[in-house]
Amino acid sequence: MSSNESLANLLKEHRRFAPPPELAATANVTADAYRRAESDRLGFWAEQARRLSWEKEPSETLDWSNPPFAKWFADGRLNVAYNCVDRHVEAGNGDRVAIHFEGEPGDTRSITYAELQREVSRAANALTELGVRAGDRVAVYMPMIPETVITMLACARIGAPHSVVFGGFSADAVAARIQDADARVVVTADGGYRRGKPSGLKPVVDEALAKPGTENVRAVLVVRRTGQEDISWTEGRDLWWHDVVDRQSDEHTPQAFEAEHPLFILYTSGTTGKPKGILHTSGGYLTQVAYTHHAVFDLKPESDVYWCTADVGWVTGHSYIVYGPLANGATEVLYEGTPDTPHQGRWWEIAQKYGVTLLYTAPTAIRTCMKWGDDIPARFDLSRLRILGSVGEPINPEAWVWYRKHIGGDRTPVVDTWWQTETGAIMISPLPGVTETKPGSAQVPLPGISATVVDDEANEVPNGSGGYLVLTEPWPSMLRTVWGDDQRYLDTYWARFENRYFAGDGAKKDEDGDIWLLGRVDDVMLVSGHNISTTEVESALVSHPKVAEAAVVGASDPTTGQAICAFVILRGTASEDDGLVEELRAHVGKSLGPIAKPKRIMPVAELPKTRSGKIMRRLLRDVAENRALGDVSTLTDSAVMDLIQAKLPGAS
Ligand code: 6R9
Repeated sequence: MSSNESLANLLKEHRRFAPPPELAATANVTADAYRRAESDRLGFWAEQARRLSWEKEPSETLDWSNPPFAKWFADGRLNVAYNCVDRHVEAGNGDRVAIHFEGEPGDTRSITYAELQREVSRAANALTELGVRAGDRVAVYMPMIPETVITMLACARIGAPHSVVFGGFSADAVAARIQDADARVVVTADGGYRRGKPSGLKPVVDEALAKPGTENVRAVLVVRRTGQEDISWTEGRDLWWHDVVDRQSDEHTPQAFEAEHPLFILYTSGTTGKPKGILHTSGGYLTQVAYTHHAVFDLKPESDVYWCTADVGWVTGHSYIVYGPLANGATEVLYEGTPDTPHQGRWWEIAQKYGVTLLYTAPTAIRTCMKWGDDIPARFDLSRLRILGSVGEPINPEAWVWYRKHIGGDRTPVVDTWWQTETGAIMISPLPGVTETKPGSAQVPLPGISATVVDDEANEVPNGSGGYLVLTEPWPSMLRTVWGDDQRYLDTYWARFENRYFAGDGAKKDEDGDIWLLGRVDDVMLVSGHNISTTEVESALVSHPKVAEAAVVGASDPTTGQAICAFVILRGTASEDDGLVEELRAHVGKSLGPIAKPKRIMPVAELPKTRSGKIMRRLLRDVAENRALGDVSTLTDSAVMDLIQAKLPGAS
């Protein structure tokens, strides 16, 4: 990516925000943690592992004798669910609320740790009655309701790895994941509420289970959530949760498993080929999600109310709704629905109602709220918020600053957290009581984590240059392999550079050595011999007051190799008048240089996104190059593509 240097630092961002002094004074983690981890990385992680309750404490921290197949804490034994639930009850915190559930229609339920212990025990007993044994895989296809968290913890409790599939995925996607994991039981619901209406889940499972390769599923456990009546039923296979789980004993003795016992498989869509089943195990994973949640969100379990808006079907939901916060004894909000049901202030209403202090969401949600207008959050009392997190995509500086100002009252630190399904937990992020933050940058590897940016030849780039993000040392919550496919694990992550984990993201180091993420390497454009990052052009567009969101792709071009093609969503009142496109091109030219001016700019109403909020640039490239669309099965709303295509010149 050598020519990237020409553009690597054209987008200047000079705003800086120091940690609030009160937060710095009482922060869970201070600058000492970096020094401690620097001097003894493994010793540091061994200390973090002691946050957990082990039936047998590990004597060995890392076994890296067969790289890149890591074993962390290999001779330790623990039960993950015990760590997330029972131990808090035993410590006298059984009356603390674990989950404040808010259903989309407005139904609510608060569950204490003592209640959670009973519910998880019942579900564990039910799964055992259904013949699930340690090592058997359980597929979970659920809405965002407490039973989903309970099911995941019940699986963990009996050592049965779960494979959670997004509630928005199609029957084909569900079937492919059930087949690949060879799941024995499926836990689902009749449906869930989205955008004010029930949307069916059980019918999708029925369709998936009619496909070959899913015959090993012997039971489907169904939570009644929406009460739809036209649910079809396969006798001998389908069972209502309330019939099977409710009658179980609410006591269950957790058994300890080895630290490397599989905890879950989570499929990443990937851009090509079949989805990869990312395998995570128990002790190292739980250590790092617990530590990072404690460090990055500065969680004070007695007083904080934490809310991660992600779906549990995404890794963010696994690590920062279920395992990290519950291992730390947090009180958290779980919300079923969409942010604009029944009105665009729903999230802020929920934050006000529960006194949310720590919020974790995605840039796409922030940009959507920006588009809806500043006046909406302004109607609610958000004064208890003290830290705001971002994850999922590079956050454009304008969105970052808006988030801090309009949600965080210009007081709260914003922590931009970089990580992946594969990394299991946060890897690069500011620490809210330590780091002077820079809008748009994830900045520094967390204590105990080693990341850097390298060029094509694997040489570390100097400050001020761009290249590929790599992780240079193993970390506790790293993926252990691709389920059933060690070769794919080696080829995808460890073949590009020797002894370094290739994350697939472009990145640059600024003059201070801080890391800025530039999007997936596959998305980088090559224009007249210059590598140009889609993220930087998007950020330049979003910094124009009339633009709410932008997605940029490189479309093949006879003269320049690739030409920059931008899709933009305009803000509130902006209109698509004659001069606008020219104005935006000039704006990008001024921010980044003439080479980065988009050749085409198309205002659109929506952008194609996955359920975790990532823009599917691959589909936009298909549009820009007039090709038939590739796989759309992981798209939130496939009608979006029809709208975009209808706007193209020549569309009928
Ligand atoms: C947690 C999650 C991973 C990819 C990752 C990168 C992008 C995530 C980011 C970010 C820039 C951040 N990504 N967080 N890019 N800044 N703070 O999103 O996992 O769904 O596996 O996606 O998301 O491109 O490689 P996953």
